[in-house]
Amino acid sequence: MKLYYKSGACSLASHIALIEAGFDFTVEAVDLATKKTEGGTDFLTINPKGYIPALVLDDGQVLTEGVAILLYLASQAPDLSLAPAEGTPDYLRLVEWLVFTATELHKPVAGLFNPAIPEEVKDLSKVTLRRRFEFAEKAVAPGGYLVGDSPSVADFYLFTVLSWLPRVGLALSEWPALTAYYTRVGALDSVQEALKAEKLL
Ligand SMILES: N[C@@H](CCC(=O)N[C@@H](CS)C(=O)NCC(=O)O)C(=O)O
Repeated sequence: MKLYYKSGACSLASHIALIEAGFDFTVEAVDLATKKTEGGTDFLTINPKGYIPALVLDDGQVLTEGVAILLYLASQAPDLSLAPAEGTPDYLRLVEWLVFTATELHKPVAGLFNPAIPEEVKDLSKVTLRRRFEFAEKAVAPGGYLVGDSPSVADFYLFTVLSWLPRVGLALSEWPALTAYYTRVGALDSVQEALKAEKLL
């Protein structure tokens, strides 16, 4: 498999999952402004939507959308419990966290990076985001993970979004349980390895 990524962006969650699952894979960075890969390929020929992550599967198919990629990777490593068994109540909880992270956290936080969005709009967005993080603060199990007793792909995704907060004027320290959770997930070997590979450590 091959992951197209940008250092520290949402593709980090897929990168962590690839490492955690022990898959054989390569990565190639994408310049999102020029839509060129580091090897000089026009990224739009790989993902016409122009964004990362994009995962080239072993049969050559290209899978896009972070949530789809994370669920695919978990399904390919069923013994590792990167997702609970499909159809179980815990599996639905996992999907619930993935969708919440994608739509209620990832996209609004990403908007805070956009210099074209006026500060007043960003401030309004932060009001809603604080409510979302407050929900996560109360929902995250002390000492544990989002679903079940072991890290899942939902943790890799939430960790990735939380890592952006200092850069957009939101202090993770506002939420002590989330801060402890972030430290806990960040200490996983797979997370450390992905951060090093993306030159973030
Ligand atoms: N719906 C996509 C969105 C992915 C996304 O927002 N990727 C960002 C980086 S975190 C990106 O590549 N932005 C560049 C662009 O949209 O042109 C997903 O969930 O995978």
